[in-house]
Amino acid sequence: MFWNPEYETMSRDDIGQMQIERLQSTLNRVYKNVPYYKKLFDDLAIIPEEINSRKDLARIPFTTKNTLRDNYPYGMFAVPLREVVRIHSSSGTTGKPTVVGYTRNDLKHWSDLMARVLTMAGVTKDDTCQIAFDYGLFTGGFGFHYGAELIGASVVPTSLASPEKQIHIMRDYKSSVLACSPSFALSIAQMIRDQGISPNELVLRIGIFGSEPWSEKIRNILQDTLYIQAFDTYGLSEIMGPGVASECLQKEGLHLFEDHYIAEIINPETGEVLPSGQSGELVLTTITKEAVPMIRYRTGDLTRIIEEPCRCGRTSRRLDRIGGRTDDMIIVHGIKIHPSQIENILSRVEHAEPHYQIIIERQGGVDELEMMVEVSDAFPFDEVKTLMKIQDEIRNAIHREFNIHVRVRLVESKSLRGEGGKARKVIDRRN
Ligand code: DLL
Repeated sequence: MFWNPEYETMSRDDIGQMQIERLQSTLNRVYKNVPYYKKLFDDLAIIPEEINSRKDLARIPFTTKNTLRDNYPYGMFAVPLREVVRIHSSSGTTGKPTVVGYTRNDLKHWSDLMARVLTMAGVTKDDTCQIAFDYGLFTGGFGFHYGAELIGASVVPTSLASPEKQIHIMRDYKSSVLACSPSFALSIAQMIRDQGISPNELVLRIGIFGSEPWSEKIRNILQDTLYIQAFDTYGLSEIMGPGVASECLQKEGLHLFEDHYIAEIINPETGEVLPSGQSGELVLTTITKEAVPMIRYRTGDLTRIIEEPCRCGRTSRRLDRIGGRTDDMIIVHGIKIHPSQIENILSRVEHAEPHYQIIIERQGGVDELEMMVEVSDAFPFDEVKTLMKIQDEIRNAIHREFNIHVRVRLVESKSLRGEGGKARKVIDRRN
């Protein structure tokens, strides 16, 4: 099933041609309207009209989360605020969030892409879609919501209600589609098991999961416990939100929506563009976004591009499952945490040193975090009251910032730092 058959089955030549035309108009727009790009292009003598191929595109330097942070909040916007009809944001690397905006046209494209995501997985207007992504500044809830409404499905916006409530609603409202993060789906699956509910009591048939890495093993668990077909979907707020690439019924890679984005794979160490098929960091350029176009944005996500045509008949190239990150960003319960944000929190706590180690484990489908934090040499370990106070302070600050629970344990100075004086910040035992 295709939502946009014309674009989804376009010949490779036509997609290539369309990408260059749309790229040129995007480059012209940012050159005219975004002082950051005006200066960058002028400094490097880049003339938008001269960028006529993917090879030319590689002349333009990358943008990163830092570019957005340095231009916080609206410096990268290519339209005046009065043309922006929606604003979302995601956690930044050092406390400052990255802010993204959408014009009315951007929202139209986004909804259309999300309708594509859902249709690709077999969702139709006869379905009832339970959307258990956070509705708010995070792009997940609203992205899926608008796509499902466009298809004409019935939308149940449960957002982050507890797994218990999700199950009640799923059963009583007869939800046939569940969209959420895979870790949340695991919590729901676990509770269904614990409560002795038979999946036959539900009419759920499709799960669309994303916003964090997951594996074939988790796919199998979710499919087997919920009696569904589970699909992977990928996106990031800086580029659009969800609606960047998604799996079709074949589940052999995520179709990249190349009529809206140009993808490159680079060596994360050198920045060199890698030949097609090789694994590296995904770099994306938006070619239809009006409010905040991004040119050569380094996603930090590791993957490779699959060139071979898909059996589903779509002509777009596919992304392999995201295999990891180039940085230390961790994702728990779908919430993204950058090490620098933790360091920021610790810097405000008396006695705490910016050296810590987080151990993530999955117990019965739920991610559990333990965090060890080094304290200064003079820390009075025998004063239990002080010890508890500092542990509480860190735990509460993390809860306030990320809305997640973490067990905190203070440890002696330098006890976490191995060779070279560097602590391994994250030990992820979930897989
Ligand atoms: O997570 C957007 C989204 C919402 C995607 C709902 C899919 C479903 P951000 O919060 O900006 O946006 O986080 C983007 O999440 O760079 C990846 O590291 C990670 N990520 C997203 N989808 C996947 C996936 C949304 N399917 C960051 N597999 C990205 C692995 C994913 N990682």
